Amino acid sequence: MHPGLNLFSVFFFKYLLIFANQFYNVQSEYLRREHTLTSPYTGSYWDILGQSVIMTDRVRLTRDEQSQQGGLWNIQPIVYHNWEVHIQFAIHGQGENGLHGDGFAFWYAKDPLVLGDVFGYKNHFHGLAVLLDTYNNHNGAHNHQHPYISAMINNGTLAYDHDRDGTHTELAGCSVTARNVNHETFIAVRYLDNKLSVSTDIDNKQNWEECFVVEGVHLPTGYYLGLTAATGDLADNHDIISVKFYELESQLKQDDDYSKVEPSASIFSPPRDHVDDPKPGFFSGSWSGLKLLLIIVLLCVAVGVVVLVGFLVFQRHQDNSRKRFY
Ligand SMILES: *[C@@H]1O[C@H](CO)[C@@H](O)[C@H](O)[C@H]1NC(C)=O
Ligand SMILES: [Ca+2]
Repeated sequence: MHPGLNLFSVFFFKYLLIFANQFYNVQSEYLRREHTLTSPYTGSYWDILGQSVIMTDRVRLTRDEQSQQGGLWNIQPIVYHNWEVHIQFAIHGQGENGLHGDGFAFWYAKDPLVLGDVFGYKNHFHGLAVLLDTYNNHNGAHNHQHPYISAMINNGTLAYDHDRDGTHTELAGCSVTARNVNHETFIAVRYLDNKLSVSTDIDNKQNWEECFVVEGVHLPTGYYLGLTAATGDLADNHDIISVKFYELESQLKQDDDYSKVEPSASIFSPPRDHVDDPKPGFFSGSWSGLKLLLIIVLLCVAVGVVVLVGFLVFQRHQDNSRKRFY
């Protein structure tokens, strides 16, 4: 064999391994169709109620009118203990005197398809709520930007307090600017090894920014995904463009039955400052452009080298043939 060929195959297999490893990492997060919703929103795994309507390019939870309630629920219970949900949304409207509301909520809750007055779902719920509150009024002593994103865990005993903005029942929160923008806006909710992470992609930078992380969050399997919204005196269009659900694979041993777990949160970690640079591979599907480019370049180089070596071997073979015939 050509001496260069040995060296080449060592490099080739090294990069093949790296590529295979990258591929494997991506495969450990599985998109689950039965919990995913994209245009044209036809599948049978989702249902709407209240004033929500299905449009060609979005599900409108509420339109920009007063006193609306609506919900979009996944009617297939989640059997996975670790997961991540990416929601593309749009909040927009006229706003009277610069006021608008109330916002929308993501739920991982026990009872799907119920209407209520906590962002379109019932109070005293069981499960997890991630609330995007856009009601920029003066209730409460605080004065944060809107939407204000917060999380709440409930075992049915806690009541959400609208008058105090729910800030006394929240686990953690952060403020973002995501109303009436001309680019796509996303929120990600990740639940892995009893850690709840909420991130946003709302600055049109195509990366996730951490909103908050809460550890010691216990949620059962068998609950349902929901997206709901409400308007009161103030209104907005609350639109859901897509929902993507990924099952995550934990590195920890997972042989327990999680179906009987009571929703609870034991440890509270305060929100950190926003970080512009996302941790690579932190979120599924976040094939950062650079990572993808690197793999494509490596693949091109590998293919190029294979073709070159093949050509050299072929030529040598031809030379040998010629020697025989002439
Ligand atoms: C429900 O939550 C409340 C408040 O967090 C707590 O005091 C209570 O013990 C919990 N009940 C159950 C059955 O877990
Ligand atoms: Ca508010």
